[in-house]
Amino acid sequence: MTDPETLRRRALDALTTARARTDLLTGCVDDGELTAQHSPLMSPLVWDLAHISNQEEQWLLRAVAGREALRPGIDHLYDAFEHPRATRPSLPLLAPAEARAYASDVRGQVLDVLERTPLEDGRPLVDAAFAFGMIAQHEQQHDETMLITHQLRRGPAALHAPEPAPAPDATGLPAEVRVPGGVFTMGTSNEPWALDNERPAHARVVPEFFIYTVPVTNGAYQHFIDDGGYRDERWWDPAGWAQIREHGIEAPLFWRREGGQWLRRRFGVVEPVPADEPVLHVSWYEADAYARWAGRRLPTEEEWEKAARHDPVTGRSLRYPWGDDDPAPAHANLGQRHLRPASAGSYPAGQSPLGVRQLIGDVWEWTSSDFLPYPGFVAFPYKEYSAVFFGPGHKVLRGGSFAVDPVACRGTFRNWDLPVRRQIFSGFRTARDGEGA
Ligand code: AVJ
Ligand code: FE
Repeated sequence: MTDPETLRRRALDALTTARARTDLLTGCVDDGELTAQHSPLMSPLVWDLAHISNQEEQWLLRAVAGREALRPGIDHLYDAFEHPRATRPSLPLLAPAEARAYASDVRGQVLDVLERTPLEDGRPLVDAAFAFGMIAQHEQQHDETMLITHQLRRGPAALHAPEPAPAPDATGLPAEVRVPGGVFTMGTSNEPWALDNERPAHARVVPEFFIYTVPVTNGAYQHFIDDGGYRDERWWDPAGWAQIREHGIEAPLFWRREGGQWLRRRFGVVEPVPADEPVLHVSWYEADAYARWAGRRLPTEEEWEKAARHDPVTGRSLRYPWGDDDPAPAHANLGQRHLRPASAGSYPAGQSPLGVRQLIGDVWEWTSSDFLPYPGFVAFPYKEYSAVFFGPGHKVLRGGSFAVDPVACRGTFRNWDLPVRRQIFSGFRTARDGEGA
C-alpha cells in the first residue's frame, strides 16, 4: 500500500504538469487561432481546453466530491460523442477568456477536493486516487491532440524545443532480435493508474518471432517510395490502395518533393527529411504496405508487448522495457521535451531485456492487431473510454510518441485509431515469424 500523502503528491504533480503543458499549447497562439479550425480532423484548440476542464469537473468535482455543476448546461457542448470534430467550430463554445476562467475555477476546486479526500490505492473502480490519475492522463492525451493540431496549423512556428541528442554509436546493435516462443504475462492488474483496456493481467502464449531493434527510419521508408511502393497494388490492403488512389498519396503526411529532395513541414519549419529519424505520420495502411514490400510484417500487439516487457531471465513482465522505474529522460523521448523523434538507435538505457530500443517514446507504433478487450475486461469508469471502440475498425498502436507524457505511458498502455489516420504521431517497426513457424 502506498501511503495517502504519497498518493496525494503524485496526483498533484500529475495535474500540475498537465496544466503547464495545456497552458503552453493554448497560450502560444492568439485567440483567433484558438477558435479557428486548423483541420476538419481536429477540434478548435479552445474546444480541447474547455473539454479538459469539463471532464475534470464531471469526474473529480461531481462524481468524487458530489459538487454541483459550475456552468450548468455546457456538458453537451463538450461531449465528444454528441458532436463530431468537424462540427465543433459552429457550436456556441465558451470563448477563450471564458474557457480559461472555467479551467481555473475547476482546478481551484479540484485542489481543494484533493486535500480533503481520503486516498487509498488498489481499488481502480473509480476510487478517488484512480480518478485523479485518470484525469491527469486525460488532460495529457488532449495535450497530445492539441500538439497534432499545432502540427496541422499553417503559419510561423509557435512552439520551440531543443533538438534530441544525436544517436550514440550503434555499431554492434543487431538489426533484429529473436524473441523466444512461450508464455508471458500481458496487461496488468496492479498498475494503479492503468486504464480499463490494459486490464487484467493474463497469460499469453506467443510463438517465437523476430523483431527489429529500432523503428523503421525515413531513409528506409524512402527506399520503398523510390521502388515505386505507392504505385504497386501488390503491397496494399485493398482499402489502403483505395485511400492512396483517391487522395493521391505518395509519401507520409507533411512530406513534399522539391528539386529531387524530400522536404517536410514540422511545426512551422520546413526541413529536409532526416534519414536516420523514425518515419512519422504514416497510416496503418502505409505501415502494412511497407512491411509487405520489405518481406516482413507488422508485429501483433502481443508480440510488441512481449518484446517490450518480457524478461527471459526471470520470466516476469516489467512495467517498462528498462525495468520497473518510472520513465526518466535517459530512458525515452517523452513529454514533448523535443518536438520530434530521436534518431534510430537512441536511448540505449531504455532498451528491453531482449535488446529492443525506442519501444517507449519517439513514435507510436502501429501493430497488426484490432483493438479488442482482454479476457476478463470490465469497462470503467465509463464505457465510452474504450468499450465502444472495440472491434475490427480500430488498429492498436503501442509505445507512445515524443508527445506522450510519462503519466499516460506504460508497457501495457494501449492506443488505437482508424487505419487511415496519418496526422497522429505514428510510425512502426517490422517483425517476422520465427524459423519454426
Ligand atoms: C485513446 C487517444 C484514442 O483521444 O480519442 C481522450 C483518448 N478519450 N478523451 C482519444 C481520449 C477521451 C483517445 N485515444
Ligand atoms: Fe476527451
